[in-house]
Amino acid sequence: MMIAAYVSSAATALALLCHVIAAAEEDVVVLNSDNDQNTICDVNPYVYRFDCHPEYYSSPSRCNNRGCCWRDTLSSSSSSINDDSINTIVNNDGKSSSKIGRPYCYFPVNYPSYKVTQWAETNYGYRAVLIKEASSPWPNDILNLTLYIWFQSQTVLHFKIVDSKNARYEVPIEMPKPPAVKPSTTDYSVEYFSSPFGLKVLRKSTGATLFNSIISTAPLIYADQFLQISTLLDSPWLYGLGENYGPLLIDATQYRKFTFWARDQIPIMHSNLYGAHPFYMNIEKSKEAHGVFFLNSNAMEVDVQPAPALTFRTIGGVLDFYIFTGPTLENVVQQYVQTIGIPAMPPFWGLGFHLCRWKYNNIDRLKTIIKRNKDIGIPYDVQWSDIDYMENEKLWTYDKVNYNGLPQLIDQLHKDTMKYIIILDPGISDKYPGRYPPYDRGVQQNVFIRNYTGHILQGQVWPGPTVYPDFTHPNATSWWLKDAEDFHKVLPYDGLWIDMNEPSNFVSGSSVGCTMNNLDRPPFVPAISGDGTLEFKTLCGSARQHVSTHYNLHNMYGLHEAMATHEVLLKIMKKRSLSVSRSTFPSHGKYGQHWTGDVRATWTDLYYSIPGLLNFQMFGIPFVGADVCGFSGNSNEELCIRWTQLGAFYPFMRNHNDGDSIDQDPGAWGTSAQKIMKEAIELRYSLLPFMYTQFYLNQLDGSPVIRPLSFAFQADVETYKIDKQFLWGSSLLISPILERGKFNLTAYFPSGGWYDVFNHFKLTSVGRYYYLNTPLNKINLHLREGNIIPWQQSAVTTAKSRKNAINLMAGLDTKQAATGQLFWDDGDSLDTIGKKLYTLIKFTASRGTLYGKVQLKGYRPVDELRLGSIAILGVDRKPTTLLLNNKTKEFQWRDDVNEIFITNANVTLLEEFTTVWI
Ligand SMILES: *[C@@H]1O[C@H](CO)[C@@H](O)[C@H](O)[C@H]1NC(C)=O
Ligand SMILES: *[C@@H]1O[C@H](CO)[C@@H](O)[C@H](O)[C@H]1NC(C)=O
Ligand SMILES: *[C@@H]1O[C@H](CO)[C@@H](O)[C@H](O)[C@H]1NC(C)=O
Ligand SMILES: *[C@@H]1O[C@H](CO)[C@@H](O)[C@H](O)[C@H]1NC(C)=O
Ligand SMILES: *[C@@H]1O[C@H](CO)[C@@H](O)[C@H](O)[C@H]1NC(C)=O
Ligand SMILES: CC(=O)N[C@H]1CO[C@H](CO)[C@@H](O)[C@@H]1O
Repeated sequence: MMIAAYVSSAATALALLCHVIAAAEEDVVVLNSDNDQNTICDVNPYVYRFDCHPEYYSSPSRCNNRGCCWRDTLSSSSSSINDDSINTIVNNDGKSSSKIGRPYCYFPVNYPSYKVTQWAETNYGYRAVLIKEASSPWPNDILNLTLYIWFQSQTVLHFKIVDSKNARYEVPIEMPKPPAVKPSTTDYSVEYFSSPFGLKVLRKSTGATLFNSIISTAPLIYADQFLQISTLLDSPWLYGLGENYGPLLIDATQYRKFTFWARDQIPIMHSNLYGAHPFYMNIEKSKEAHGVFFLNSNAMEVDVQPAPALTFRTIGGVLDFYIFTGPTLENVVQQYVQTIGIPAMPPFWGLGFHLCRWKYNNIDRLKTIIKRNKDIGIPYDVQWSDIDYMENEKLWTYDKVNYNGLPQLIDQLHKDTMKYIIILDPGISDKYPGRYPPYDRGVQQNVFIRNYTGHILQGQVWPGPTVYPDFTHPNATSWWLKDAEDFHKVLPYDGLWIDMNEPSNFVSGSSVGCTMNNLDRPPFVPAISGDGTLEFKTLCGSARQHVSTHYNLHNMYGLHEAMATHEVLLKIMKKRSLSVSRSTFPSHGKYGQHWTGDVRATWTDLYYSIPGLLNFQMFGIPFVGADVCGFSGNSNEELCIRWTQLGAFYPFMRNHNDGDSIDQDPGAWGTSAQKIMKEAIELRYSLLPFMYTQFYLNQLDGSPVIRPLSFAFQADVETYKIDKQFLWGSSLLISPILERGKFNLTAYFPSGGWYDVFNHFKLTSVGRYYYLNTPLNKINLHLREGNIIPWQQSAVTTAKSRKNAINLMAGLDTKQAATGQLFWDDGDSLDTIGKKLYTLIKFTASRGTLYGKVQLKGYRPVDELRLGSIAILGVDRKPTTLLLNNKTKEFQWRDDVNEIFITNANVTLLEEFTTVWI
């Protein structure tokens, strides 16, 4: 521990900054004080100027009133940093502050801030008191703070800054409280500066910056409704900060602003979207990685600037941070997911193909669509209903006129081993008091959100005027259960789709608006899209929920609904199910799944679906998909083909369409398009044993199910920005076409050998782009050498495909070795992993043998589990003999690709098997 004190000044601001970012080992920096306004404002390079007036309409006088510096032109500076990004400065002209540039109004050196007055070692880490003498210009500045630092584990540091005197709202989710570890055992070390207060967390092994708020031009601000802390980044390579729409890599050589306020918003760039995940990962200059999670549920924004640095700016709660040291990206995600909670294991059928659209409008149409897709043999597990199945859009009803016979249709689906999922919106109609039990019981049990003056808040959604359940209320889950149970007896659904849960509201705030108090008109509103108010398209911040105000809980509405829905489904189904939610918050994965909302039927949305899904792997919600062929607007045949090919590799594959667009289910297109789509979905079904095993691995440690290339090739900088290709597990590389009229692709192949899954040719890459011929009927799929994947012949449902033999495809590496595994259980029982009701088989190939070893035999399918074909790719020489379990077995040899192929091994997988080639 070192205690460094300094008095900063203008002339040396740069030196200090450089000292900090270079992480030099000087303990104490004592500088001369100099309060000349011009020099304290002379912050160069300008990338160290931190925004002092983030709200709309800044001006020199507003800036001066805040005690900050105003420069609307670049002062002559010796900065060598490319100045392109200042052309996009729009945050100071009131147009849009989601895109930002260099701030005009920024903090001077020496801005009044906190001093450390006590610093004590504790049995968990440190506790410190931070005192500020003068109030900042933000109302209700809190002058006495306590900082707690917990050495939570070797790889996880937790620190929190709270008001020393008064308890403040804290995010009501359960976080683990492991025993503290000794500082000598951690991967990180902690330093601080006393005055102004700043905290630095370093990676012990390299000195890399994991967190560093010791920035003389970025003071800590801690007012009741304005809390801000900045940190320097180790490098400009960032991932995370969701839910957002855009490329995977956030390039911190540019200015960017991210906003976090759950909103019913078609995914577009630079806007707050459905969910809030204040978590980022930073790949360090040395190519190790760490992650930072800001546990805060208030409206928030994050500024990224090319220092590189990042500023968290929130309007409530406390500053509560978790730092994860990795050092691999994969490890960071594991550490984060283990902290917020391991996701729910999906049922196997959830991995099948799902079909939905808004406005089938009647049962005949629905039947026609189901039939035409089954008639052409589309593998198809789940049919969904959007809101048009309801009677007047009322929850827990179905339209007995237009959907007369819906219960019988569901019975038929069940007979065909298919499933059925219905949509629910949280808004409950209040139009039928005394005649609509969900409303009447809700009133009686007090479960609806109330407005500031204590009346039930009324908004407006599909059914017209609606009230909103408060899922934090102790009566809410049993209230929700009652209707869910009763309705399940009427319509035996298999899963629930919880939409509109930001929550969405067609009138802002409530049918009578909101108050003008500081929860509805806070002194600062992050740069969220809309009209600049928090209540835009949602409820009033001043609305009251059981646990706290809507102001505090808004971003968690979807999470709380998912928690209640998860519990309800467990009670009704007593099996694994799906509850797919639009709005999400950290820890959501424990309770449910996600789809990326109302994406448009465009090529751009096709592309951005990939980074969207990869982000949710990092956010601990691996079961995620985008609406295949696009939700809004008319799709077209080529787009829908390409989207079906890519969607076949989403963890969650659902073709879903809005009400007024043309049909886009596979059966709607021409014969050749149908055939291509069918092949793509069959390809998916055949690979589900492998995908399901990835979900098992996710259960063990939170590992992603699909991955960016960088996760598997972190040493290769070229992979960091790649978000048009991705991996299943770390062994199957997917390289889709994402552009119209394109039949050739330049795809990146990280160094190593890659087998084309279709023609089995091996491409040996030195880490560069290759040209792939990709006609309309093709998606590129490559098996990374050294891996064995289990697969099955496809069938029309997963219930049927699961009965087929397991086949193996082994891609040998240069040492003639490969490994893989298969997880198999009954597909939907609860906690089969905890109860060991599963079978796990490890496959190993090594120097002329390939064998399977049963690690656990906790599940024995009735139909046995047989080994079908075996393909061994990349064999060094043609064998003369092949033995399977010590008996000679016929095999085929492909000379062009050096492959052994056994058509049907036909041995049980529940016992060890061995293949030897001589
Ligand atoms: C700050 O709060 C702590 C805890 O209540 C108290 O011990 C300390 O005296 C306070 N310091 C000041 C300067 O108010
Ligand atoms: C829960 O509902 C009951 C009526 O069933 C009501 O008496 C009670 O006050 C409610 N609980 C709360 C905390 O509002
Ligand atoms: C709360 O709702 C009642 C009934 O609609 C309304 O009269 C009152 O003005 C509302 N209060 C606020 C603060 O919106
Ligand atoms: C194959 O033979 C070896 C020794 O000859 C024996 O140890 C092994 O158990 C046999 N394996 C099977 C699967 O029969
Ligand atoms: C597999 O072997 C069993 C006997 O062990 C036999 O009954 C069955 O017909 C064989 N299946 C195939 C597809 O060859
Ligand atoms: C330049 C080139 O290789 N073009 C190929 C693109 O893809 C089409 C159809 O798949 C091929 O016919 C072209 O030769």
